[in-house]
Amino acid sequence: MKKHIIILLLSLFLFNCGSKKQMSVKQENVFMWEASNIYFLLTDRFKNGDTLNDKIIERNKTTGVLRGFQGGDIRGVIQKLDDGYFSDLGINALWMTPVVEQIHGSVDEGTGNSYGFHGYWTKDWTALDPSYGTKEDLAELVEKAHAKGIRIVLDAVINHTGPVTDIDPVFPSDWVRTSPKCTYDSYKNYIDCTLVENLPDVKTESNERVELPQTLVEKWKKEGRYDEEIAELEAFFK
Ligand SMILES: [Ca+2]
Ligand SMILES: [Ca+2]
Repeated sequence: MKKHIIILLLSLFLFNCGSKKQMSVKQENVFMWEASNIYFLLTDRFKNGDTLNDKIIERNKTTGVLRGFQGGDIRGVIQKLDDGYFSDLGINALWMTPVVEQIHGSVDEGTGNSYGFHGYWTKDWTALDPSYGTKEDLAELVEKAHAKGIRIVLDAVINHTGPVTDIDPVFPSDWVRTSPKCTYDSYKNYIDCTLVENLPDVKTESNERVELPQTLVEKWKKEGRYDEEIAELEAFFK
């Protein structure tokens, strides 16, 4: 009898140890955005991991101080991830400035001639800017980050397109408004207006059906991905 009790206690003890161990492992895997350590980085300024993509789009006009692309890219982020830079800092989420294709031209908003190095001047939301890298680079980054328990946050700016330039045509008027300029004194004057001069405001309040901008259609055809984009759009809306 005594022997049986000892075995029972022993097995209860072992069972307890086992379940405690399981619990602690489970707790380590819980990810909470509220408790995450987010590292924010400006994709163009973080690290130049591949100099071959620096001049892939001609953005060669003289700019104001630090208003041009500096060469940073997704490859650079991958290299720092591989180095353990983010893990050593205890980072478990990376927030990158938008990596979609930026306008090819430049404008002066009062700080000297400027390109869309910051990623907030979208030309085409369906493509990565070749200066930042390829879809394969982005897939590699996400996979490697996840393997280290790090999330990737992709910034998406859909309030406006990039500014209009000689080589970056304006979107059709059922997509964007080009005036009035926001006066920031009411909800409407924050939302249904352009943040600054020459920053076409996407009509995010509109539920009207729109056709694809012809310039985008032509661009996709030229790049040989029209059929792919249309199929993906149809699948999305379905
Ligand atoms: Ca580069
Ligand atoms: Ca708006």
